[in-house]
Amino acid sequence: RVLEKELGHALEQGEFQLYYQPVLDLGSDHVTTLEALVRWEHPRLGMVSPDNFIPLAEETGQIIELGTWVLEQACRDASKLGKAYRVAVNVSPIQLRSRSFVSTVCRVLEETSLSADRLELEITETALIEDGQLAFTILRQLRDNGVRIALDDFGTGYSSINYLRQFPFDKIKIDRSLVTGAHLNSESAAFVRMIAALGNALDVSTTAEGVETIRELDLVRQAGCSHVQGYFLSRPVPLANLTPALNL
Ligand code: G
Ligand code: G
Ligand code: MN
Ligand code: NA
Repeated sequence: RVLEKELGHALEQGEFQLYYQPVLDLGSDHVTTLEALVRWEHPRLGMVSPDNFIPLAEETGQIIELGTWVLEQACRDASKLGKAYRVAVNVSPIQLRSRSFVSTVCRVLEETSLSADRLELEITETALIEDGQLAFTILRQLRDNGVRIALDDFGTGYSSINYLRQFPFDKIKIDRSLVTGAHLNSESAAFVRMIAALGNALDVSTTAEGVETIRELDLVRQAGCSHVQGYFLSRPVPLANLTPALNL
């Protein structure tokens, strides 16, 4: 509960920071997307993982303010990058359903002069389970504005193929629980191949997350995934650490 109070101060104190993890397009062999992952540099505790504070921020409602900060920072960063790069931002189900989400996204794009197609929003299935119709309505408004929508963590939780029939996602992100070690597990490999084939048939790109070794890279390439992300390529790092490698 101490963290709850501190979370409020942390925003004012500028204790949050965005790390970025590159996503490689296997077709062009270029990094095309940087996924923003928030970090809390706590004055006493050091780096606090989002796994610890995002659920808390969702409980208290602070996720709205934090999520808006993440969106603003990511779009500011993106507008400084070359046009070849887009940013991906994770959106909490609570944030997605908040009344002002669509207008906040539009305002931030305008204020940062970022073209909408350079912003990708990552939505987890959890956001679609309860009152999916409301979520899909919001997603449709965002997509009509040109923002790209990715279905995150696909293959975990309640993942339903039905979601893919109900909304034209731009990207499916195959959860790392299916990808990491897939070369040692024929069932995981079968699921990765199945999801990649589905993506290809639907003309939806597929990112294999959690690629840690060249074995996994070979497997997901063979499977037909269009993009990869994971420690093999790079861990999430501050933007400045990526700029030399990416010629930014
Ligand atoms: O980085 P990793 O430990 O970096 O992230 C842990 C979890 O926190 C992941 O599920 C990731 O999607 C989530 N996460 C990271 N950054 C954000 C963010 O800005 N907003 C939301 N809603 N979730 C985030
Ligand atoms: O839920 P989401 O997919 O947004 O979460 C991304 C999380 O996955 C972050 O915590 C990020 O640090 C982590 N991650 C990214 N690449 C890898 C990887 O190759 N291996 C592992 N174990 N975690 C990864
Ligand atoms: Mn994600
Ligand atoms: Na994911």
